[in-house]
Amino acid sequence: MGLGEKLRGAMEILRKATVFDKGAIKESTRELQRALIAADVEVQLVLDLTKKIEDAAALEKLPAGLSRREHVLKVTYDQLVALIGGTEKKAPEKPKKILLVGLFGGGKTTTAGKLAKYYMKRGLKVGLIAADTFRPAAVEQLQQLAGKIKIDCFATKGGKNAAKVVEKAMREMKGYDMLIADSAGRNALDKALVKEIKEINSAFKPEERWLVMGADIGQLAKKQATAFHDAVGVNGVIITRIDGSAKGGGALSACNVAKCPVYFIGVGEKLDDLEGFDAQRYLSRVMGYGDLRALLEKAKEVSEEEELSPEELLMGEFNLDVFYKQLKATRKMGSLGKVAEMLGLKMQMPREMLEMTEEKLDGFKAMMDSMTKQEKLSPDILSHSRIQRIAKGSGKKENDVRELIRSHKQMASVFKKFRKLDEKALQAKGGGLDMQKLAQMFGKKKKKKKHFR
Ligand SMILES: Nc1nc2c(ncn2[C@@H]2O[C@H](COP(=O)(O)OP(=O)(O)O)[C@@H](O)[C@H]2O)c(=O)[nH]1
Ligand SMILES: [Mg+2]
Repeated sequence: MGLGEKLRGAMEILRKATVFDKGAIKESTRELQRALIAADVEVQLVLDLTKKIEDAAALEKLPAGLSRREHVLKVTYDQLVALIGGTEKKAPEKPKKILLVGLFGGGKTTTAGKLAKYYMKRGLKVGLIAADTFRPAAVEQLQQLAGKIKIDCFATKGGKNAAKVVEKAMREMKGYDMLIADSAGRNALDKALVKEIKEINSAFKPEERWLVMGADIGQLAKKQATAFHDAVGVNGVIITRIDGSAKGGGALSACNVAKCPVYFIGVGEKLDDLEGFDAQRYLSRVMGYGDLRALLEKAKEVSEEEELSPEELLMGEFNLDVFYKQLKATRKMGSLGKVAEMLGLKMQMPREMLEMTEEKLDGFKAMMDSMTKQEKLSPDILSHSRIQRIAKGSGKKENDVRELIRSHKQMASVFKKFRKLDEKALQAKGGGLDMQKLAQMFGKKKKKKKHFR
């Protein structure tokens, strides 16, 4: 069970307790403590957090309009958000120069590519600099990533001195809005590494010096952030592999304690798997309350590539044509599983749907090419004889056609749920989705399940 599920479990104890008393609060805070310590959050921070919740629960005069239960739920949620970083610090929109530093395997090179794509999508002309001269393969790795997103990458063959590479890159790369330099790591922040990144730093003079670390280091992130800060004045952090680690909470809270703002999180291996970090958004997502804003942002980006409007993508009438387009577009946003997770609907999505392959999509396309326009617009008319005809026409089995129809139906119900959620989110617009609204949404969503089989 992941951190999010455990935290949600703890909150559910509060939400569902028939008698809202000390016992329920104790049970819930104990669950919270277990979840946070398992995520490698520093023990003292965990104790401070639960003390605040207990104080909130004991408060004599409650804020107007809130029941004691609502008050405690809200304090708990707010405290969790504050623990992993609050929401005020955002990544700069148009930095001119970014230097990425960190140890081996932290994710610097991958992140350099992801950042380049991220800012390129926001209209900036981005150039990459391969300043990891320590490992020859590193240059190639960055060049490959740059090739994928079709941006320029400066590298010198056999260049040994990283600072010299950077100097040369700066002379040759004029007319870029932003330059991102990837640097070498070591197994530890030793003298050689400090010397090297100091030299790069004084040659490059970047206003942004970001430390890249994997989530798996947990609370050690604090020590590393402090050490790198002492060496080159790190002013931002990127936590990678948050998708695969149970210690993300520990790493995030440790950066918060070290006063190093986390600007981005890496959520997968693909170039699109980078997200601006926002504690509230992150928490509501891992706890399964959905992350509609992130999804809409992604939907917007994908629709720009696909020439689909977000309305059509997410709200459009759900005929088979739209289904196919949506499926393709949804896949571009990441795996369907990830999209469902952002919606807080992962548990309710059929497994086959989450594991939809390109091959299957191609099969769907072939079958749909054998359908009439009317059949695509109203799949309800697909009788046995029509199914037979479509199977023949596309060289598929009748069962494949039935599977397509079934998948369409299932997706239709998932998207219908999304629409409802989105309306709620719009109503709750402003400072994001607050806990009460989320809890309400969550409660409602569960009830709705019955309507959608
Ligand atoms: N799952 C996942 N893997 C990542 C992420 N970021 C980086 N990686 C992987 O982590 C490994 C090390 O990354 P790399 O960029 O080479 O690290 P570097 O040594 O700091 O340059 C590679 O296998 C990457 O694919 C992420 O956000 N999620
Ligand atoms: Mg590297």
